[in-house]
Amino acid sequence: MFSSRRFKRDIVTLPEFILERQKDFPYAKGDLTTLLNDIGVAAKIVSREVRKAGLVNILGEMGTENVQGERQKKLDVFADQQFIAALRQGGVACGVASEEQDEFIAFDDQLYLGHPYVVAIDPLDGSSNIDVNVSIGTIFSIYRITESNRTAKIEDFLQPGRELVAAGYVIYGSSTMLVFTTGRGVNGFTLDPSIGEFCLSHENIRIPETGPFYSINEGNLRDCGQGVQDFIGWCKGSNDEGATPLSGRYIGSLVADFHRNLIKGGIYVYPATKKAPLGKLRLLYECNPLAFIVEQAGGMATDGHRPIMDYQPRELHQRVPLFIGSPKLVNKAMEFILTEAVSP
Ligand code: P6P
Repeated sequence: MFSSRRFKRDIVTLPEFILERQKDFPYAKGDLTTLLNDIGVAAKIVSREVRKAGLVNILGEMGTENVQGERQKKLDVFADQQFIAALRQGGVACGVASEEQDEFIAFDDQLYLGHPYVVAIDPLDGSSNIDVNVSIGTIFSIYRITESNRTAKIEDFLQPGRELVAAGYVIYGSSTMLVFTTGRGVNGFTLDPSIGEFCLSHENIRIPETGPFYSINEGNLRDCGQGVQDFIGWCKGSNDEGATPLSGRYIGSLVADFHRNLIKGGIYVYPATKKAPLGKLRLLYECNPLAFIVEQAGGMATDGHRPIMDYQPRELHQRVPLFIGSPKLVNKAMEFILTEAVSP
């Protein structure tokens, strides 16, 4: 347990928590502390805009498309700009890859030489929900560059999830929360707008071994493999007589679905379909960071066959199928997929 008694008050802010834990971080020179705090500041700025999005002219579309061919929302672009600016000014990262940008950005000025980290970020995931006031999120990953004292290169971003130094997400929901791991457990911080600080609210998060929820876009189900269809049938209780069916919960915002399943137990599935043989979600920006978090919380993340974090990324916007959440549910899904693979 975090001994907040060392603090004179009963709240622990994000900077205090990171500073206290800094001695646990490898290469602890304060760089990672600074980087996580910089991300926290950008998240507060984005949260402020998300909270008033309905009131100011920041809803709606930009009339542009991102590299994914997805129409960009004004808030997408705003969030992208805020996180890139925070990382550039923060003076610890030497480059950033954003899901909203075709290529990665190397902060080339000489003053960035020696900055040991790069960040991959999905600035605003689930942005199709912005205009209808449904929770959205930011997802980030932090890697050490593969060689010291140089500017960022593509290989710094194309590292397996096993090489992640830290990963986290921000959920702009009924409250704004920042949840992250540095490889020593998962902790959640809730933004207290009255003091403008993220405060420790969910210490050492552990995902339940199983849970009541399954999350999948059932509109795609007939396009999925038989194993996935059979697994969803099992979730609905169609296999075991008297089995209590799970509840379908899918709101089209990965961070919101993932966060609910992390806290209460459940599984999120975005499988390969005929239209999307590699699934829809991006390995770098969505799957690896959430896989790091869920494994640190005692859960699992696979492509239906092997761990997401074992993938050697080939390119920035690579997609992979994703089965992520409570270990018993992910293993059950993999059983059905394996059965499909070996059935005549
Ligand atoms: P579909 C949002 O675009 C996203 O990346 C995730 O946040 C969400 O879970 C998924 O795609 C929704 O995709 O195809 O079901 O609309």
